[in-house]
Amino acid sequence: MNNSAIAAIATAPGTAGIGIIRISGDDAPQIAKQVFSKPIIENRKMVYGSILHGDKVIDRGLACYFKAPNSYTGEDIIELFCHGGIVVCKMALESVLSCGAVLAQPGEFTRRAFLNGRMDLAQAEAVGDLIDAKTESAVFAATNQLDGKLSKKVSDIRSKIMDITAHLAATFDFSDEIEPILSEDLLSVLETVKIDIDALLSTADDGLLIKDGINAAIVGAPNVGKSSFLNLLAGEDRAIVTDIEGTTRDVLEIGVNIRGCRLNLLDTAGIRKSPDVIEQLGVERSVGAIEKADIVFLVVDGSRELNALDKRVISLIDGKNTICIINKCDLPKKITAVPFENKFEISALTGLGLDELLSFIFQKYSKGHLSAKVLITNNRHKEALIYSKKFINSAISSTTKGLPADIILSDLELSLTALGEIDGMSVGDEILENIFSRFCIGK
Ligand SMILES: Nc1nc2c(ncn2[C@@H]2O[C@H](COP(=O)(O)OP(=O)(O)OP(=O)(O)O)[C@@H](O)[C@H]2O)c(=O)[nH]1
Ligand SMILES: [Mg+2]
Repeated sequence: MNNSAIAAIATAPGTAGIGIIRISGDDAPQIAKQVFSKPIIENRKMVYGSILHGDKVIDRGLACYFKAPNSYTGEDIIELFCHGGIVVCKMALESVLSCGAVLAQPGEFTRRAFLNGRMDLAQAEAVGDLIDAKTESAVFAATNQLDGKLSKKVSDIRSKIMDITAHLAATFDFSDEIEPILSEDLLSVLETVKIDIDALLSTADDGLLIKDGINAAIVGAPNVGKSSFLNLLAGEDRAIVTDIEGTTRDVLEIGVNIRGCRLNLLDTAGIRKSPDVIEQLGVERSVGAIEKADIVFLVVDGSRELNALDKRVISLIDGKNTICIINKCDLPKKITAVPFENKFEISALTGLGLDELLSFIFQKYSKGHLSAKVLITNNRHKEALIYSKKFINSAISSTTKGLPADIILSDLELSLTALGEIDGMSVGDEILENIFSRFCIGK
């Protein structure tokens, strides 16, 4: 592995109180000697000095040395703390690069941490999840994973499979000396493994909702107040509202936090047949948004009876998890029954009825109570578990049929490989590239 120095600005781009330049690699201390006026020798100790750009001082700040192998990347790391101006940070970085460091790729520090065995792949992904977390629940889920709780579950499952693999392989290779494993014993272990995998998989729905948020499409006939409802939830005027039917023509997506629940709201075009080509394209997108949605807010106008357009929308959302918003409840009520269990009378104009709706969303979708649990928050992990289970099922069926040990063994191997994709025990370069390229530079 290449341990030559990489460097990047580790703090967010923009102006701030401080900015941190991170350098990692064998030659990091050597580079620091040239860009910092004071010796930085002691491990994990801040030193005050000047940051140099050639022979000129550009800032005064701190430097800290994290000595290999007990650093984030497992390599020698120097962090320079300068003032957080865009130009001063850029100049400090330039200075470091001119002394021999190479600009780090996105996620390269964490990638090195993984390759140097400082963390496994699930933990490395948790670093990215923690940075991207949009709610407190997402923070807890990421922290649990970063602490290695998911990896521990995976390695427990792996140990069980490895034990029987080792035993089966031994009976296969040294059939005269080792007692063959009884098929009932084998089946019982395989069944436990399956239960363990299922237990993890059963957390994926909650986990994915926590991490990615709930995709909630706001749909309805034209002019019922969909965009007004989006603005009410967002707490600001994000979508254009007019009394002209067909105002919204495209899908507008915004994320909002509702008492700790992350909702990705999609405001859509009112569904109707329109001769206007642009509006009709918008309507097609509305239908696409319904398909993609985890939940649908069906908005209807409570100041009139349901009409044919409302009924058409209702037929389009058939089977979807729906919350019916009976809007315009500040006006005299004309609407009678709506065919939905979850319905709330609100006024997007005045905010009337909003609290009740928010409490319902919180009760139904808040996952705060799961903060201590290990959750699958990542589709990649979910798929790996599904694969792993598929091969366990196949091993169960081969055992039941009394097929030879080598067939069972090959299923177990494949099951292990799938598990290894979660914590990186067996993972290809392409997957690594895909994971780390989504990180920010400097992480
Ligand atoms: N009285 C009253 N008027 C409302 C309420 N909500 C929305 N309106 C009005 O209804 C009209 C349509 O509102 P929009 O939010 O643009 O409706 P929409 O469903 O997004 O309409 P399209 O994008 O055209 O499909 C506007 O004149 C709003 O001010 C409400 O709760 N009460
Ligand atoms: Mg609209």
